[in-house]
Amino acid sequence: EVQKSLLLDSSSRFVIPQGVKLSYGTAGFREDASILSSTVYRVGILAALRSLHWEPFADAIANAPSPQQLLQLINEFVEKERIPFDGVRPAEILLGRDTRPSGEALLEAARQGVTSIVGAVASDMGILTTPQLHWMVRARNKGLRASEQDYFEQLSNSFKCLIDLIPTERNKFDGMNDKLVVDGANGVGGAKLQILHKLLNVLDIEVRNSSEDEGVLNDGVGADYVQKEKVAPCGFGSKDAAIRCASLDGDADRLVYFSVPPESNLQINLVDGDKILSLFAVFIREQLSFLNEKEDLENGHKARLGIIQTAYANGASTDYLKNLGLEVNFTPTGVKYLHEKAAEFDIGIYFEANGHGTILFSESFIEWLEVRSRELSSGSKGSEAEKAALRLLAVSNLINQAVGDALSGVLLVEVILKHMGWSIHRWNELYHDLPSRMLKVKVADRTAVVTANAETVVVRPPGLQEAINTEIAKYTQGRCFVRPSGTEDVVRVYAEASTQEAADTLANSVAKLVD
Ligand code: 16G
Repeated sequence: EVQKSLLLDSSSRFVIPQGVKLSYGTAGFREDASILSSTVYRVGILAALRSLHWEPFADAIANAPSPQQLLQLINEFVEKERIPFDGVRPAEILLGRDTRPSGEALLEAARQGVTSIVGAVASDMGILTTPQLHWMVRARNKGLRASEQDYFEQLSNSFKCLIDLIPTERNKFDGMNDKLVVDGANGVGGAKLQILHKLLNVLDIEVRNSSEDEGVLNDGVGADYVQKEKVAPCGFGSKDAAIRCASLDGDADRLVYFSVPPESNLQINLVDGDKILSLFAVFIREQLSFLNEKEDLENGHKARLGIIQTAYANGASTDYLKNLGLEVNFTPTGVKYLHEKAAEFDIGIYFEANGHGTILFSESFIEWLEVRSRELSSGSKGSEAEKAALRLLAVSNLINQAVGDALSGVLLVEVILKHMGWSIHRWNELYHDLPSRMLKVKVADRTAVVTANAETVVVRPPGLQEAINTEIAKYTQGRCFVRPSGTEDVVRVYAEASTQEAADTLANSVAKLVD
């Protein structure tokens, strides 16, 4: 049983706002910080209960109108999920926050929520990117060291290891300026990247938009803006032509690259999440091909490599990956779905076009790689197979396997480009994006639209999918789908076709069907 007085006392300090219905949506409660305290407090409780199937419960407790009703819901949940309060294994909840002014008060709300559950302790890990906090939780759960310093060391050591393994004949850049300029979205990622940069001393990185002093978080800057608007962020322009540029988002869990064409008026060449995915896939596939030589295949070991995308992945990227002979899987939008699917493979690479993504390695594959690299090093030292095994192990340490992480993503992209000897232009030429258009339609009730097959087919309202099919059939390479947003009160429309004009008209005509 939850200790009644403790919980009632602390929850009375976090009064629920009037007239708002809170919903967890695709990935978290999103509201103005000024009305979020009661929600963050309750999420603190939830984290302390360490539940597994918790999303419907999250909505229920965030909306519970009074302390008594909150207590009742929690007790029901504790019973249903058989959460033990035996004190044998106390729950430790790691908390972190970003640089925004609201951070301190919200962190305090979460801390009080956590400590209102007897036996739960809250550890304040300080100012962090979202993926750093996820990394720490994963490390802690594996019994590994989990400080911020450990994070930086693991990333920089594995990065240096990959640099040392670059084939010498390839270690030349094709005449491009080797500098990278990063847009930090005025969030927490820019400063963290600068710390990492100091540890590396191999890369030439300049960070712009690196704090709230330079502007408002995600306002005219950041991965979301760059990817959706396809324009250069604030502080970037024609002076950056021929330079490799990247953009993080405010909490550094998304990454896109771009370049500014000469004499452009803010227009950019976008290198989105699909292309980062493709770059990673090409590199991993190359290493596996060095490993999957005769003897390994005879030993019956062939690593299963899985690629995970959503319906928003540009059709040209899916074709490209399939033409490489890779297995491409689709899930609904949202990291929680892609991540879960990727975990089914020896190596699962997942990315959304918007720049959320990472690579997962199965425990058994890592064990196999460790054994294999030792065997190989005792044989013909320095063989391609040995280097390939070492590279894959280094990637598994560099990439954040807890969640997509723009900082580890930047480092992996940079080292793979060096490995391949590719400029951003060469990389961008892997395939050409099909023209696309994304629209949003305000509707009375977005839940009236229900989809299936990884959001590619509308099942309700009846007749809508047939009408969409009729529109799609009018276009060469036409593809279009609609889905209710999980973060905004709108229905989103996505269309692709062989020309921009065609993609625009397809999207507009389908938007009218939804309206
Ligand atoms: C959230 C998701 C992101 C998804 C987006 C879709 C996480 C960490 N974030 O930002 O993956 O692409 O929602 O938004 O899962 P939408 O449902 O409004 O289109």
